[in-house]
Amino acid sequence: MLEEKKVSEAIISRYFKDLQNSLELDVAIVGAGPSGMTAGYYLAREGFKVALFERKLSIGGGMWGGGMTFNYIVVQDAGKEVLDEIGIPTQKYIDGYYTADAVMATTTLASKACLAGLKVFNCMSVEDVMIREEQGKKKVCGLVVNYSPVEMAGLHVDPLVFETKFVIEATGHDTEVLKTMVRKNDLKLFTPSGEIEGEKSMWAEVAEENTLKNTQEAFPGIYVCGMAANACFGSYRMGPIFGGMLLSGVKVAKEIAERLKSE
Ligand code: 48F
Repeated sequence: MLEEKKVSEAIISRYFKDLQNSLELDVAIVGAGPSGMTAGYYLAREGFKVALFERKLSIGGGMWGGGMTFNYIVVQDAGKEVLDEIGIPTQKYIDGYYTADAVMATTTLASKACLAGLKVFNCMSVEDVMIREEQGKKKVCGLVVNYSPVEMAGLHVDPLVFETKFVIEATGHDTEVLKTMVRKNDLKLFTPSGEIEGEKSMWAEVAEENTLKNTQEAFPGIYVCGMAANACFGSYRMGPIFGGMLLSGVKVAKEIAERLKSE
């Protein structure tokens, strides 16, 4: 006998257990693009309590579409090593350039991250952060999250809050979380101007290198990775070459893991 009520009960009990279990996190990631999911994979693999909040119903951000919806991604040697480690097949195109099927890359990365223990909350929009001051020092210590359909419908419904030791801002080109943070609070980021420097036009070679350099803490408690790192610290865009995104996810996970272990 199949009882519809039991189906509903199973979903509700499982989902709200996960949600409740995520009220206190080691790391909260915003954005399920390649950089955020890679960070989630490596942090979860190390056993940290990590959840990822993604506005859309689908995860993967800009990785599904390759270039112009032609769904292949391109990586260089260092990016290929990350894909190899995750178990995503690549094909050599010419020396130094490898391709991967964008759908296979996205689904494999997502699957590996979830199997490693990353909890993904899709259809959730991060609308703000929580900041606390201790001994005169401000620190980001939580995410303010709403249900995406509430946001889309413009309903006046208050959000809920998830406490976390670290936030990873992986919202891509828009740096949405940081933008809100800077707009609402009198604070200076760790950027040259103290503000969000802004993304520049296309220059793939420099952008790929800078993505890694710019992957760092932008304000106490909040790290930037992926395109958000370049937008925050002011560098170029790079188009459908994804090595920098993956390496940025690896770097941010490593730095936060070291801090979590030492604290
Ligand atoms: O843009 P996105 O794929 O970020 P990324 O990891 O990768 C960039 C590349 O896709 C590409 C590129 C590569 O060379 O330039 O653009 O930096 O994924 C960002 C994700 O964040 C979600 C958004 O829906 C997307 O899936 N997102 C954005 N704002 C919010 C959010 C928000 N406020 N709350 C939750 N999710």
